[in-house]
Amino acid sequence: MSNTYYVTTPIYYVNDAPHIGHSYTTIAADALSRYYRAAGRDVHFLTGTDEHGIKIVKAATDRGLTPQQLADSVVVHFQQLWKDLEITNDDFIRTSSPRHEKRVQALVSEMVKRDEIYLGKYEGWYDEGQEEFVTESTARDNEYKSPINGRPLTRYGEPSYFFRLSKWVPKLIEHIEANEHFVQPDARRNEVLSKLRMGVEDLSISRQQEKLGGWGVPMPNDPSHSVYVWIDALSNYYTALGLPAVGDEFDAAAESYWPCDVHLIGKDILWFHAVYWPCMLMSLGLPLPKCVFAHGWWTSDGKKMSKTLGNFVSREAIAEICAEYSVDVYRYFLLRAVMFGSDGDFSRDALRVRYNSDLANGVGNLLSRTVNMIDKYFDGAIPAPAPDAIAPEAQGVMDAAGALIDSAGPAMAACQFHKYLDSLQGLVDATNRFIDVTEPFRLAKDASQRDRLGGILYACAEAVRLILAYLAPIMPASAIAGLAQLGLGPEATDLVAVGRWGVLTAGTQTNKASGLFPRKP
Ligand code: ME8
Repeated sequence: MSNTYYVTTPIYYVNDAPHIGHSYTTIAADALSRYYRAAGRDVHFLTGTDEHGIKIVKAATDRGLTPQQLADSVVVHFQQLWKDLEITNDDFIRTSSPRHEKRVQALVSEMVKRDEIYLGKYEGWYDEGQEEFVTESTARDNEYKSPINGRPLTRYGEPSYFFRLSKWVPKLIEHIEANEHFVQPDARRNEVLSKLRMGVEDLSISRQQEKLGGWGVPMPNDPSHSVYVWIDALSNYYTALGLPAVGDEFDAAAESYWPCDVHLIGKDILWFHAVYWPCMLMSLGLPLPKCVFAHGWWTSDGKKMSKTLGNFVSREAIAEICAEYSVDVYRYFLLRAVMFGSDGDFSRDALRVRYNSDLANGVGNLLSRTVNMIDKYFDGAIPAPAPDAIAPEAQGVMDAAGALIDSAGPAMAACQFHKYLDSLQGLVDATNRFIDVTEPFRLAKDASQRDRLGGILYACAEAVRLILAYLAPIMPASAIAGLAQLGLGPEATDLVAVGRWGVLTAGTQTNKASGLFPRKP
């Protein structure tokens, strides 16, 4: 197996500021990246912004700006938010940058050369908010409004270049059928397959330049047309690696990461990623990504988030939550509260309840109990392990630790963050139970039980150490702070070196400190 791991987020439109939906995908990609780095893989994590298309042109016009000015003013909000949320992307691609534009032209030229593109006429409906063509029947069913945002559809009738998409559909169906992980989750895979089996037409992949005020990537074979924004945008996953070579300083810079391990996206943009993108790659003779994973949508206090309702969990709301709790708590809640792939509802109440139950009463309490007892009974030095003396009560802890270690890899490979965190919670619960059953505070009163007491506290410290090491991809700062209380440095998050039972050295000096997750009323 290749040691590289390449994960991407969608590139976000710069028509508006970032919100919870953008942060969701990006935090998930960050958790995967941090996990795989800790597990010894050579990780490449890409995010960026989608800056072309009619949607951006219109948003810029409404604000009295050029599209470039709009993009330049909004991109910094995304970049700042990623810094604030401790996102560790290795690259950030902007589709208006020359490194990307030149490569999109190279890809389209190659498609022209391979006779994958022909000139025709597009006649039909277009959803400008989604940058998507809408069939006559869907348009009629939705009263000629966008099925996504309810705004009126626009009628387009113009010469356009078409990609021979339909020609690749049988091969794509075969690929999806033969590779059960290619489109995930399963329900989405089935949706894509049944829609594909109903038949797919060729795809219009160009717009007249004049309608976009010259904004976009010119078609290399006919500069009076711009490349359709989705063809331009999807290419970013490939162009960002410096592919294909165009003779600049980015050439092949990160070539070894293709094909991508996982494109994380929201369910609304699955068709583009599961159909247009792989067909485009097939037409170019390039390897396909290994997985496209579509997550669900967040509602807010039970309602769909929308501009008109003004109930978006905005950048400002995210900042407030992070100030009240912490960045880590926001990251944890998003990945723990709902199964990745399903829809979920965001509310401050749900966040507080989850915080108190899992973090304050769970891992936070376990860490302070453990460090306090080691401080009190062993002057803060981790006691020696004494497995024989503590059996059989410790079996539950050892089993839960084994379950966490064994399930972490498969859970991350399937983007099942809630399962990963479930196993982690399993070890927290087993260790808390272990303390309740063995009653170290009682043993401490009996000098003949000293070895047994030490063995029990060693097991507790070892369990907390593992919990924090495995928590680090999701809650990096809290994990480091917790490990410091056990007398360990950031290297204690390296899962290759320390992701197993029995690593703590007796005598390590702990550092009692205030609780990691104080209870919230
Ligand atoms: O679609 N809950 O960009 P975008 C969860 N530029 N996710 C949400 C959400 C919500 N309430 N609202 C939006 C684009 N999203 C294109 C992508 S990729 C080559 C081009 C998610 O800024 C949505 O599902 O409109 C999508 O995955 C992402 O935000 C980006 O949305």
